[in-house]
This record gives sequence, structure tokens and C-alpha cells, in this order.
Amino acid sequence: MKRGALIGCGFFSYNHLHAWQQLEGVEIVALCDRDTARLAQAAQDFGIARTYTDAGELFAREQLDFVDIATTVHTHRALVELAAAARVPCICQKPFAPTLDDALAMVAACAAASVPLMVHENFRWQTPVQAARRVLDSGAIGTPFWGRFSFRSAFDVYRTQPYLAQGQRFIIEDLGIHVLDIARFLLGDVTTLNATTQRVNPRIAGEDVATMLMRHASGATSVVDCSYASPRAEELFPQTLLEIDGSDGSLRVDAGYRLHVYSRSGVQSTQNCEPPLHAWAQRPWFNIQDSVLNIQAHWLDCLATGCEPQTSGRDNLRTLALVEAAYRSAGSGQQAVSLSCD
Ligand code: NAD
Ligand code: 89V
Repeated sequence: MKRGALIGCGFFSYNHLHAWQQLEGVEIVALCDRDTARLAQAAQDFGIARTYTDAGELFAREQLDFVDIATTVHTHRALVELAAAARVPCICQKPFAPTLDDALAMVAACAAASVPLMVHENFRWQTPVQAARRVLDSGAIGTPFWGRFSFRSAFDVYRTQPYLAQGQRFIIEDLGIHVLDIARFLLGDVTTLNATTQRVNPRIAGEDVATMLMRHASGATSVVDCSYASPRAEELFPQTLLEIDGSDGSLRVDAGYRLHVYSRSGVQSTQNCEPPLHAWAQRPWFNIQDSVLNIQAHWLDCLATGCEPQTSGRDNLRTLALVEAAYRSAGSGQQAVSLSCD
């Protein structure tokens, strides 16, 4: 039985805690939050007796196989460095860090302590994204040359996550980061990126629309477009729609989690990729909630086998570099930003 602790008992942590309860071979034995009311509520809701308001004390007193950090971005570096100092394997929520320098320091701290580090970058673990990856691996559409990864919504994310309305950076840092990671997962690393951003909602501080054009190392071109200012007949939150064209065919993930694979002669197959609705999950979040379960299961596999997690800290530096490049490109209003894949 793996013994874990969770730091940060806020809005999203309930998904982590439900998923840990559903998974076998793991128990969350302690909770930490500096907000005593939230800590007490989560302890009661999940029946976890050992609680801390100070993460240093948690690491000093508990024997842990891992820690799951579910706090917001500006606290990540200090908490990951504490975990590394205590030699406790560590999961850190996205966005991994507010700057690439912080992220590099966190990766270095865990490497120096020989401690596994996974970024909780869960969108690539969504059922339709995994199904699209399998189609690409099967060779059914040949070599991909073009993709579009699109998330357009008018869902009120600010109600449950008020901090999203407050930061100077919003949609690329919070949501685009997931979609950029999907683009990397399906089309590989990126060499150049060109972005524009817009703020449509006057009541928020950051950008709520972003459009990014990328060239991948493979030669493929892709577009990542994200909006929280786009009402539509059917609200699709939180679905990412996928389009990939290849030398021998194409694939589409349309609204309602339908995956179509086409060849030159027409539709080859259609799959229903709707994720399971777990007993603790709710619509419309169940797609994200299932991906939390999937990435946490992946973490347990990695702990058992010693394999590097897919979205290790090291890997996530490349996704974070795309976020930085997008803000740089949008800020300069000019040409594409070059990225190194080394
Ligand atoms: P939240 O503000 O509701 O909760 C964060 C909690 O962390 C708070 O209770 C706060 O008191 C606690 N905290 C902060 N610093 C702490 C510290 N040093 N020690 C102990 N406790 C501390 O935030 P949230 O909406 O739950 O988001 C948490 C993270 O999850 C964010 O990084 C967000 O981007 C991410 N998130 C990810 C997904 C996803 O699908 N991967 C979805 C939503 C949110
Ligand atoms: O998944 C997330 O990171 C969330 C949301 C879907 C609202 O962007 O913050």
C-alpha cells in the first residue's frame, strides 16, 4: 500500500481525493492546508485524521511514499523543494511554475535528490485524446501533416476558480497549457510558435482568447485555439475538439466525444469516446475528472516500475516553454518564437 499526503484542499483537490479513494493500492494518510476551515472540511469529507497547516511539519512527521501538491501555481516551487529535501516523490499540479527558471530549479532539486516528479498535466489522459493517439500509432491516417486543437466555451470558470479572473495571465497559462500539451502529445515537439491574445470579458485581468500557430519538429503545422468568450448553441465545456490530417487520412474528435477516422474513400470508423461518469463525478466535469483518475493510476504504475512519468517535470519544461513562447509572441505582436527541442 502506497502512503500519500495531499497538500492544498481547495476546489480541485476533491477530484484528486476521490480518485485516490477509487484506486487500489494507495491511501492518502495525511492532508495539509494553511486554511484551517478547508483542511477540516476535507478531513471530514474523506475521513483522513492526520492534518497539518504547515507543509514542513507534514514532511517532518509523516512517513510518505509520495506527496500530491494541489495548490495554485505561486506556491509550487517552495512545496516541491520541500518534498525534494525530504526525499519524497512528488506530483505537482499544473501550471507547474510561473516561470521557466522556477520550473528548472524544481526539476533540478528533484533530480539532485533522486526523487520522481510528475506534473499533474491530465488533459492528455482524457479518453478521446488517448483514442486519437492510438489511431495515430496504428498508422490509419499515415503521417500527420496538420492539426487543430480547439477549446472554445463561455462556461463560467470564475465561479469555482475566482483566481482565474485576477491574474495578468489567464487562458494560455491555465487552459492553453493543457491544449498545448495535447498538441505535443499528438504531433510531437514544437520548433516555432506564433500567437495572438485578446481580452473580451472586461471583468477579468488577463486574456480570455488565444490563437497559436505552431510548426512541429516533424514538419507538421498545427493551430491551438482557446476561448472562454465564445457562447455556442451547445456549451461544450470542457471538451477539446481535435482535427488531424495525415498523408493517408484524417481524424476528428467532434462535440460529444465522437472520434471519426476518415480515409480518401470516406468514413472508416466512428467511436464513442465518452469517458465514464464515476460515482463521484459530475457533468460537465466528468471528462476532466476521469483524466485525473487516469493520470494518478499512471503515477502509481511509475512508482511501482521506476519508469519516468509521461508528464515528468523534465517533460513539462517543454510544455511550459510553449506557454512562455506564446506570451512572448503575443506581447511582441511579431514573428514566430523559436524553440529548442534539446
Ligand atoms: P484553490 O485556491 O481552490 O485551492 C488551493 C488550496 O491550497 C487552498 O485551500 C489554499 O489554502 C491551499 N494552499 C495554498 N498554499 C498552500 C501552502 N503553502 N500550504 C498548504 N496549503 C496551501 O485552487 P484550485 O482551484 O483547487 O486549484 C489548485 C491547482 O489546481 C491550480 O494550480 C489549478 O491550476 C489546478 N487545476 C487543475 C485542473 C486540472 O484539470 N488539472 C483543474 C482545475 C484546477
Ligand atoms: O483544467 C483546468 O486547469 C481548469 C479549467 C478547465 C477551468 O481551465 O482550470
